[in-house]
Amino acid sequence: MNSIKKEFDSLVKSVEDKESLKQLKSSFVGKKGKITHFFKQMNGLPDVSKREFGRKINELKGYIEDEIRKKSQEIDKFVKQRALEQELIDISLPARINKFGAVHPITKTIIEIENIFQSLGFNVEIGPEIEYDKYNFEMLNIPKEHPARDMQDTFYVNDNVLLRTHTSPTQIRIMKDTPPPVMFVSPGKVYRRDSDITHSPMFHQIEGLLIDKNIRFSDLKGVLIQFLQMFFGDVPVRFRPSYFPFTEPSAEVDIGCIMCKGKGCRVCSHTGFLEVLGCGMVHPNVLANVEYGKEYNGFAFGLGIERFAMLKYGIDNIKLFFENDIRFLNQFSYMAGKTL
Ligand code: 2NL
Repeated sequence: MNSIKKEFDSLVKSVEDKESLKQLKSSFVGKKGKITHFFKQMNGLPDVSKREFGRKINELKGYIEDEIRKKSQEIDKFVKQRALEQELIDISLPARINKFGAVHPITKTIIEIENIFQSLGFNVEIGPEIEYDKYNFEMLNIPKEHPARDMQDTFYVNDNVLLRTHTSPTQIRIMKDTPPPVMFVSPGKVYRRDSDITHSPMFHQIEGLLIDKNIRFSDLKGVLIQFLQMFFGDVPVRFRPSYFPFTEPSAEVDIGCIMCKGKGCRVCSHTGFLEVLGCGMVHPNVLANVEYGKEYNGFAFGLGIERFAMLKYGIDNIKLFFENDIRFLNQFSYMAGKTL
């Protein structure tokens, strides 16, 4: 029994996992184990020796079972400890860099312009791109023989339906359905049969409209100068007389050239100024068409988004907006120009 105990003590020391421990256990106290074998030998002994012998075996069996239980707990502890060490998170590792999507420069410019007008009290109204001739031309005081209605300029769906050539029909719809006063801008896509270096058959416009009592040309000037200086910074602004069928009087608005600061360059054709929008006091015929009372008047204006985006971001070719070249678009991502 002493040699069995010694053998067990040396073997249990070298056990490192549950499987070997199980095998060790069964080779000593299992059905065919060394201890069990002693019990079988007991049969041939006299009764007095049997008791003494049995006590000794049980003692050794208890000792072995205790040692195995202790070893099992040791292994559990060790396995747990090793798992905790392996699952450690190294918080000093540099983070993966997130790739952010990019907002298209046209969308970005529309949002910027909307935000400025909203800060001045204007709402934003959206209308359909497929329109009635009536809303796109007729009600805007553009008669049947007007050159702006020429088949060369307009995509017609049929005699009465077309792709809108400006966002003004949205303003007609709102006025038709809303009693004055109204004050809103309408951004969106517009379509013209035109395609060259400076024209795309689909482009973007934003138009503004303000109708109330006693609105004057100075109100128009105040709003547009404020808007242009919020968008472009502290630039000179000038108004030139012009003509639109839907406004009277009408004006075109120039800003000091962004590129050369008014010195004269290729972009401003050496005039020092850039034409950026058209505007005027809403024509009385238009107000009558939407059944607004004679005590109401107001102003309207329209501008091309592509032109504003090109000037603000220094883009020299309108085609870049529509080619979806990822190298161009990525420059407008939230991460563009920033290093981590
Ligand atoms: C331009 C000029 C303009 C308007 C748009 C307008 C709309 C209504 C009534 C009267 Cl419902 N006017 N819009 C007025 C003046 C100019 O746009 O050069 N756009 C790119």
